[in-house]
Amino acid sequence: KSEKAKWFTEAKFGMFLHWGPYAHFAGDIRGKRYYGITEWIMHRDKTPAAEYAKLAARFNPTEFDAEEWVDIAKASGVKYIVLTSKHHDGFAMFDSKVSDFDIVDATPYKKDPIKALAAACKKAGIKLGFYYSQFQDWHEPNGGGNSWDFDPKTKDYSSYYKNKSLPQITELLSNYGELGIIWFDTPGNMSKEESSAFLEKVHQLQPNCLVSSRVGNGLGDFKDFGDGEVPAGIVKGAWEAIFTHNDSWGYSAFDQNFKTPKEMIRLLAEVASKGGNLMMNVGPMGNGKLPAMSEQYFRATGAWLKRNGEG
Ligand code: JFZ
Repeated sequence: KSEKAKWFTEAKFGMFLHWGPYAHFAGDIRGKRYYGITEWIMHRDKTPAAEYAKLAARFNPTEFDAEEWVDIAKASGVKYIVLTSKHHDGFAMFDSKVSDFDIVDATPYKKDPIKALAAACKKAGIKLGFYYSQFQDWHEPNGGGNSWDFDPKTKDYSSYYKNKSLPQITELLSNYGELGIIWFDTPGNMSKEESSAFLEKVHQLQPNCLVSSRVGNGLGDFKDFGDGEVPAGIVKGAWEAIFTHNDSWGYSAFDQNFKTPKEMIRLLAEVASKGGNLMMNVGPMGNGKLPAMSEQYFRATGAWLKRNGEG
């Protein structure tokens, strides 16, 4: 077990946050409603990239308060937070010089919420990680996944890595202090060389930052199981089970199927008994607040952990 993963293997409980313009849509786009995975709404709706960008410009999370998020995280007993810095829709939740399709340049909000989150996490002693979709990018002609606007046969993925995703990873690792994790996802058809270029970039800029196994091709510093999957028995090494609090990763206005504190605590105990971490996802709303039920149930889970000497 590597020394740099020590904090991770001891953490047991983390909070995943899927937040982007899809939180503003909340499951509804262009007069149609989609249940579950609201962060995939652009793909399911085949929304043209230019139209999605226009609609995304209404995303304006004026109620966002980083200190409040971290207060909830702290009270719930999580030791680390992983926020979507850019999901498959290609929208950066930070001030990027690489692309204008970001929250500072493309919305009336005009501020960088992850800057504030990084400061609040540092103050509270919570490890911070960024989810980053390194292959899928539905906004870019050469990114993976969008075949309704851009013909996959003419895509130059390597130019996408070179001109957007690697440079944005550099920005994330350079501008937000010390990071605990870069959480890559859906490597698609990346080659082993391409996956290792991402791993190397992270290790070069921040040697202590961990990389998720979804960087692809068997690489990474810890293993993630499938969504909502718990291994059958004890698993050695650094690993994580990921679940979402209801039936969507991104916020959905009409999904109230939240796991109760009792269900969360059972899951935590099961995953911990097998040697892993549980990272439970919350989908913050378009206005920047966490859903009330998520806040309530996470806080109750933390209170139980405290009463039982695990907070
Ligand atoms: C991916 C994303 O597409 C999804 O939107 C969300 O961010 C989730 C956490 O990760 O979806 C996956 C990726 C991998 C598996 C399942 C869903 N898997 O390996 O079983």
